[in-house]
Amino acid sequence: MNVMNRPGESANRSLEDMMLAAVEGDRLALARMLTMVERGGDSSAEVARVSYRSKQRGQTVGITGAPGAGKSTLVEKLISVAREGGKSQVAVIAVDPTSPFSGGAILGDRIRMQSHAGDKGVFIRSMASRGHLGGLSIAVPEAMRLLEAAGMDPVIVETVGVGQVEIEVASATDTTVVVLNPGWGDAIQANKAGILEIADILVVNKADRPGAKDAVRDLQQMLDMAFSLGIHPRAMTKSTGASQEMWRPPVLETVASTGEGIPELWSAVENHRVYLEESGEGTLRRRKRAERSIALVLEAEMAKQLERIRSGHMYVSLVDATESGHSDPYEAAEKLMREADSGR
Ligand SMILES: Nc1nc2c(ncn2[C@@H]2O[C@H](COP(=O)(O)OP(=O)(O)O)[C@@H](O)[C@H]2O)c(=O)[nH]1
Ligand SMILES: [Mg+2]
Repeated sequence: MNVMNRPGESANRSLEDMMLAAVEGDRLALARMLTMVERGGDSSAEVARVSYRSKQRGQTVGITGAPGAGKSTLVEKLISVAREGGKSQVAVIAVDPTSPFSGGAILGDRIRMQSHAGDKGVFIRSMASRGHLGGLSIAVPEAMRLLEAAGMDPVIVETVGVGQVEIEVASATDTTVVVLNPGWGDAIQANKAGILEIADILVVNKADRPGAKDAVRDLQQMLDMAFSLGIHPRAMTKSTGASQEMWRPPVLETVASTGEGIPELWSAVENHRVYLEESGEGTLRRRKRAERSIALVLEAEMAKQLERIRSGHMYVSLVDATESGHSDPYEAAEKLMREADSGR
């Protein structure tokens, strides 16, 4: 475990100390811990040991939608409104699957969010989508948890909603905002991709362009349909409260470039937080997220174990034995599993 012994880093600084420093506002400590999360394996396990034991919670907000929909512009404006509304520690994770390190999109996001560069209450971090086993789907939830533990609230995650993984990541937040644009078929496309189902809040951004009202109407109709048929996943959510009202995703219009509609969007985000708390849905979602995180780590561990088994001597000899008629696949697998268990 050499991650703690890199030149320039204090060799004996424990993760607990780093966490304490991060909570007290040491951004360098926080950034280092995030790097460890991205690195994966043992180093992310070390961070998880402290971050997952923190009682500190913040609202995690996923922002997803097609490239160019205006997500980064929206986030930039949302940060301002949240800060003005009294949020003292706002974090943003910008994930881009296409350009992990030097790509244009992240660079663009950086420039776009530059207006917050001098604000100590804002922490912005780009995250590589590749990196370690399970990649994005493991690293981002761990990073969110770390930022929450460090006292960040809200923790906003911007993903490009093109792939299943990105949708998964965005929907693994407390509140998921889906960003669409006016224009024929955008809403229908999103519906087909299953992206509407994960939305807690729907945003038609670029409402300065023609067709915004039509897009809003299309979305409302789709929601009407899904809710009346009871097929909308949010409609099926069993809440723990007895007389709990259902959350119907609001459909909002924004012009991110001018900031129009952003205060309303922030209000919707805050309303959703209240809903999550009062309905018990928030706890359910967090539980689901914990379950998923464990499952992903378990999968990765199992894959490693399988790799170990298949590279062992016993494997080769059992292949020979099966081929020559001295064993069979079932017996071979059983023997290998027993051997792996005893070898722990
Ligand atoms: N006309 C108009 N352009 C916008 C609006 N919001 C963002 N844009 C522009 O759309 C482009 C893509 O925005 P960006 O935030 O990078 O989109 P992202 O890829 O979803 O993060 C940029 O040139 C923005 O200036 C809007 O509300 N109206
Ligand atoms: Mg962006």
